[in-house]
Amino acid sequence: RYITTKSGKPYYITTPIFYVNAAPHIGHMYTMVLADVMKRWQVLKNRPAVLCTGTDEHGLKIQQAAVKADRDPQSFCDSGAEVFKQLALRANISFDYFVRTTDQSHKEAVEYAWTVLEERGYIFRSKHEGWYSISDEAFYPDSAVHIILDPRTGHKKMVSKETNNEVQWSSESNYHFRLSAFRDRLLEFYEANPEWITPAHRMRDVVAAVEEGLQDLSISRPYDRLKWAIRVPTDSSQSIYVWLDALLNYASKAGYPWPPGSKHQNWWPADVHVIGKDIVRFHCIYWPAFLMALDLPLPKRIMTHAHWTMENQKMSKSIGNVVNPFWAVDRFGVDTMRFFLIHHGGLEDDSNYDNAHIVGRYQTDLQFRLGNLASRLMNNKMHDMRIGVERYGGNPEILEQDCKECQIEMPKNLKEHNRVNWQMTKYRKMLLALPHAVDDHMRKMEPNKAVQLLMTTTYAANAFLQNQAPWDIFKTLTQGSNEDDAELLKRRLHCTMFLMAETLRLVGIMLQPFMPEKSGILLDMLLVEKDQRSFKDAQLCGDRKYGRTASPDKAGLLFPALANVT
Ligand code: ME8
Repeated sequence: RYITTKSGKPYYITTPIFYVNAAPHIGHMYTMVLADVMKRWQVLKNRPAVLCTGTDEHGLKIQQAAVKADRDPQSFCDSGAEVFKQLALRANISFDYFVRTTDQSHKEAVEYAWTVLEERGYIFRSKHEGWYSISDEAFYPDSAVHIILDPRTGHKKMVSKETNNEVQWSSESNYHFRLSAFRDRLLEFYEANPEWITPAHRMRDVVAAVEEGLQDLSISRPYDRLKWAIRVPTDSSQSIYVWLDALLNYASKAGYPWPPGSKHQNWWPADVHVIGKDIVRFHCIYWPAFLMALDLPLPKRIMTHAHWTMENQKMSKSIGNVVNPFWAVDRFGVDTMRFFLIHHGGLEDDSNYDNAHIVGRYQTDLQFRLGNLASRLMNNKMHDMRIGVERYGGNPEILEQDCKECQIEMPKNLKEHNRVNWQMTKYRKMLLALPHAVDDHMRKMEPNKAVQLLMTTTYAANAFLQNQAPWDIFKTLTQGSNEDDAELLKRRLHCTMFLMAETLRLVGIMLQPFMPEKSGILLDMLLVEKDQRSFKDAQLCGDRKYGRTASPDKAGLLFPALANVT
């Protein structure tokens, strides 16, 4: 009911907007790369796509951090936002817009939304008491907090059960949003859209939380306490709660409220919001309720992910156990880090970060599987073999020939070659099914499984190559064999070399969203034309023109020894 599609609307995907009160860490880069990979996959499928990222700049947390840094809040935010923007650029995030909640157009959109909510009767004033966490910028009920002993100070303190962040009792008069009124509509929506949140278990948690009942939400703070915020347009003694302000970034950047005559394109609703599991409640309960109250369509999917931990504790700037993503990219290379974060990072469960894991992945997957396959196929010896294949085939259109041969089932009566034929057929079928299987994972919002599948394919390719041993066939052929055998051996050589080249081409095309630079180099090595690199080209026999001449001596450069990676 709330999901609409507008023809011609680009695929609109967002990252969370990041708090500027501390430097970014690997967790922030992870969320950015996930969104970027999902966007680039759409582009690979020739669909126009827009990615927004940005910074969350208001609130008590930022206000206090600016005071601590002895800076005025605006210049403090300017520098903080710049660092996140630099990270997005360094991580090769193909963002189209960088939104800041201090942007004038965003502020105006928030004020407008407030007025609409008020006019529609969803806002009321009353006294509010509860446990407030500055770090989370959220109120918690009694049931969501407990007392712990702070290991650092030895004193007891009250913390949120969900985030472990300290809370303080707060009592004030402010504005509330009638969240409780949306319980049934939200439940109806979840029921009608069971795949709205991925992974599925987080959907179940959200449904359970809403079923328990919703309290109305405090959405303003006295201006005396919170000065660094957007003021309530109808009452200057109050400031707007940072989460209402922040969530609206997704719509404000898409042009909300689309004033008459505005030239701003309307991308709303978002196709996907990518978020960490820590902010599910805000995106999956509050945000849809705000949108329902504003009478706007809801985002189509919420893709959530788990956390990176260090020694099994959440990597977090407040704890200080963080990895600097700029450092990691400098050390291991941008594509290695993108690959590692997606391959090893958790969507359902947390992942522990360790440099040794990065080195391990680099060596097993990138160097020994993908890199090895590329160099095996394109090194001098194999290069000769490719030329040899063309010569033996006696057909100048050798690749076309290979394509046709690939579709021919080998004759049944060739007993001695049956085992080989069977392997060939099995491998070919696997390659035929590969693009759909990878796309299926991407549709299910499982880029980790997609990239893992691409890697197991390169593993299978190396094993297949080893089994077929084309170098032995080549030797036999050059030494001379009887005519019948020679014919069969030539076909085997064709098919083996062709299937390997096709594996590299298909994997190279589909790896582009994950490792844009490395896959570009690989496709250049294979001499795949620039306009033959979209998803529709990633079909077995889908390109009959590439690789006519090989460039053998470049192969070794794809994944050099890690010590040389700068
Ligand atoms: O929550 N592992 O901003 P934020 C993986 N401003 N991802 C992590 C992570 C970790 N250890 N730590 C953080 C906010 N992230 C709000 C969002 S959106 C309208 C407002 C990721 O800077 C995760 O995706 O604290 C988290 O949701 C995001 O960084 C933003 O964290």
